[in-house]
Amino acid sequence: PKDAVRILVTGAAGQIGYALAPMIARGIMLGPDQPVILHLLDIQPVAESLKGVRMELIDAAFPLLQGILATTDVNEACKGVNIAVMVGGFPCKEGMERRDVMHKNVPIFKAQASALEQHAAPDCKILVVANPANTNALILKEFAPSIPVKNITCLTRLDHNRALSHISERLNVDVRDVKNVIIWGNHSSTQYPDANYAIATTDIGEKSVRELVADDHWIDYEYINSVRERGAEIIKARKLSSALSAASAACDHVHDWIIGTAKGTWVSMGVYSDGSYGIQPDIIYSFPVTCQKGEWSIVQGLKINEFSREKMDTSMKELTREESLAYSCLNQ
Ligand code: NAX
Repeated sequence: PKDAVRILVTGAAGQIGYALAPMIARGIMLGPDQPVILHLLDIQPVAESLKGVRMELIDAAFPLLQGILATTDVNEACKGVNIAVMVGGFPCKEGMERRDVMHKNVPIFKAQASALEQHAAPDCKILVVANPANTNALILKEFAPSIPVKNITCLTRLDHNRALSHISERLNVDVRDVKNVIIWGNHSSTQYPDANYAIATTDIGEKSVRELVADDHWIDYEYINSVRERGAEIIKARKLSSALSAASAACDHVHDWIIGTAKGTWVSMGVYSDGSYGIQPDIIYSFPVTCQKGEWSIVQGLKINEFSREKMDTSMKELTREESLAYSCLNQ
């Protein structure tokens, strides 16, 4: 039998944590033959609630779950972890501006970066979910200089999955028969859901989604807006932000990163930019990637038209602004 993999979930007493922990324990993230040990971190004010989550995970008797560490001590939580899913953070409350959220979250990510650097397994792979996800990941990178940048990513897979589902609904095909959408940029309202290379499998084989939809206005406007606005639509309906879909997307992200993407298929991940597609290096930007043997690589050679260029650049500029804002929070 395989050795257990230690997986850290921060913010484990929160909504996403509550949906994510059982998915991991059931083998959704790493497969049905991979035992796991969960490290659950949250903060002191919700320590009781965290205990409750731990009790429920025990009661579920998951065959793959070999241990649970539930703690409010960040150093203890990071000890020996192979995978870290960073969900915890200060939420954006009504009336708060992005700057205020940043002020709360930058110091949290700075502290967690040091804890991971000192205590995590040397090859630890990190997925940042907490918002602002791209910038939190960048802060983490900044304060954990010994962790390879390739190991630090952020979640845009939820946006990617929403994009696949929108197309599947529009074309009335199964979602598994749609692939190669792209989310470029920031996990924010400037993200660019690009369907130019999307493919759907139909009775007559693989076809370009743009051709199948045969409505450029839908692809260039309605689709982009509906993917961007889906999060807000969920908040309106549930009075809470996406949780089960975010947890599921986090599992997909780590799963594909470690197990690999299928041949001819790519996924979207927020990764450290190497300057591909003219995107400023040294920011965490969402690109189309393929994964093999635990390593992601940015898909190369896609032609970018003027319409896409402008949208990709807008999101890049927003990220560079966010980055300076984050640094200004640190210096205060
Ligand atoms: P909740 O507020 O339900 O849970 C957050 C949890 O984090 C709480 O239990 C809180 O006590 C804990 N926490 C706060 N500070 C902490 C610290 N220093 N260390 C450890 N834990 C800490 O939020 P939830 O709905 O679960 O969302 C979590 C984060 O995911 C938010 O930042 C949210 O904006 C972000 N999201 C990101 C998405 C993405 O696609 N990247 C989509 C879903 C979600 O909106």
